[in-house]
Amino acid sequence: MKLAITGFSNSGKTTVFNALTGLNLETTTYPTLISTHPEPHTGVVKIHDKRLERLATIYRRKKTVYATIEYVDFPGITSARSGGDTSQNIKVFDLIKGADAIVHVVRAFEDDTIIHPLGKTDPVRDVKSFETELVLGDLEFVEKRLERIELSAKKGKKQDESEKQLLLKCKDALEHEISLRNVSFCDEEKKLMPIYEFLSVTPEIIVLNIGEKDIGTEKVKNFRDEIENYFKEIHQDAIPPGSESDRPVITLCGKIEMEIAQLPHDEAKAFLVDLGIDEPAMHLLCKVPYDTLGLISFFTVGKKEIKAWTIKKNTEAQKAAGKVHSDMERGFIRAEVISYDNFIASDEDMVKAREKGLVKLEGKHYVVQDGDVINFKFNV
Ligand SMILES: Nc1nc2c(ncn2[C@@H]2O[C@H](COP(=O)(O)OP(=O)(O)OP(=O)(O)O)[C@@H](O)[C@H]2O)c(=O)[nH]1
Ligand SMILES: [Mg+2]
Repeated sequence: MKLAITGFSNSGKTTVFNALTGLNLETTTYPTLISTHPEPHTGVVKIHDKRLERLATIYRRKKTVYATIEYVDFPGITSARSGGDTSQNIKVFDLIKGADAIVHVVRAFEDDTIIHPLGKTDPVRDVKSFETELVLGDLEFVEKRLERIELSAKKGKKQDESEKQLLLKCKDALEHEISLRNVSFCDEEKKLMPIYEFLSVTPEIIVLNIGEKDIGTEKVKNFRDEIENYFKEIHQDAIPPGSESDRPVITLCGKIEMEIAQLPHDEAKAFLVDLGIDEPAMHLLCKVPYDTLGLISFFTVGKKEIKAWTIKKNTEAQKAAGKVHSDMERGFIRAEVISYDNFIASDEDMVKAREKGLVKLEGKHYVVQDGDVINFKFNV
C-alpha cells in the first residue's frame, strides 16, 4: 500500500514523514523545490497486527512477514490564488498519481518565522484550497485528454463516445469547482474512472499538524470540528455518509512525534504518557488507511513463514489466492478457511477446530473476511 504525503509547503510534511517512518530526513524552514528534490523520499513501515504476532508465537516459523505501508514524501504545493507559481504542483501531482491514498498534512501549528504560502495558520482554508488545487489539476488533465480526442476525431479515427461523455461530465463538475469525489457516477462510469487516476477521487486522510502547546486543547478540537463540518456541508447533496468520500481527520504534533519516533521503545512509551498522547502517530495512521481504503487482512501459515496479506473488502477467494501466487489463482481448487477468532476460541488448536467443524472448505466465490486464516488448495 502506497500513501503519498502531501500538502502546502512548510506544513510539516517531512516532519510527519519522519514521525511515521522513524527516519530522520532534514526539515527546513524554507519551501523545498522540486528542482532541488526531484526524487521523492520513501519509507516503508510494518503494519503491526496482534493477530499475526499471536499466530507467529503459536506456529513458530522462521519468518513473520507483516503487511507494509510505503510512505512517500513530496515537495509542497503552492496556491494559484495566493499568486504562487503552480508549475511545481503539476509535477507533484504526477508523482502522486498511482498512490492508494493521500495523507494531506494541514498546518495547525503557529510559528511566524516559518512562512506558509497562504499566510496565517488557518486549517479550514488550507483544506479548501488544497481541494481547489486537486480540482484544477484534474481539470487540466481532462482538458488535455479531450483535446487529444478532438484531434484524433479530426484525423478521422473512430471515437469512444462513452469516454468522451464521461470526460465532459467530469469537466463540467470541475469547472464548477466540484471535486469528483462529490459527483455521482453510474456503474458503467465507475468502471472507466480508475484508468484516469483522478486526484480529486483519491482517498484522503487529513493530518492536522498541531503545535506542541496545543495538544489536547479546545483549539485543536475546534479546528477538527470546523473541518469535519465543512466536509458534511459539501457532502450533503452528493454522496451518502459512510461512502468512499469520507475523509478522516487525525490530529498529531509532528515535531514531537518525530522526536518520539527516534527514541527506543521504552523511553518513547514514558514520553507519550507524560504528554498525554494515547497512541503514537505511527500506529494510529497505520489503522486508518485500512478503513478509508476499504482494506482487510488475511493470514497464511506456510512451511517457512507466517504472513499477513492486504486485500480490498469483498475480494473473492480465487482472487485473494492470486495475491499469494499467480499459480494459486490459476489452479485454484478450494480454500480451507478458519476465522482467527474461531481458531483462538478452539484453544489455538487446529485439530480441535476441525472437530468442531470450524475449518470450512470454501469455493472460488467465497468472499474473504478480515482475519481469515487460509490454506489455498491448488493444482497447476
Ligand atoms: N513548532 C512546530 N514546528 C513544526 C511542526 N512541524 C513542523 N515544524 C517546522 O516547520 C518547518 C517546516 O517543516 P517541514 O517538515 O520541512 O515542512 P514540509 O511541509 O516538509 O516543507 P516543504 O517540503 O518545504 O514543503 C520546520 O522548521 C519544522 O521544524 C510542529 O508541529 N510544530
Ligand atoms: Mg518537506
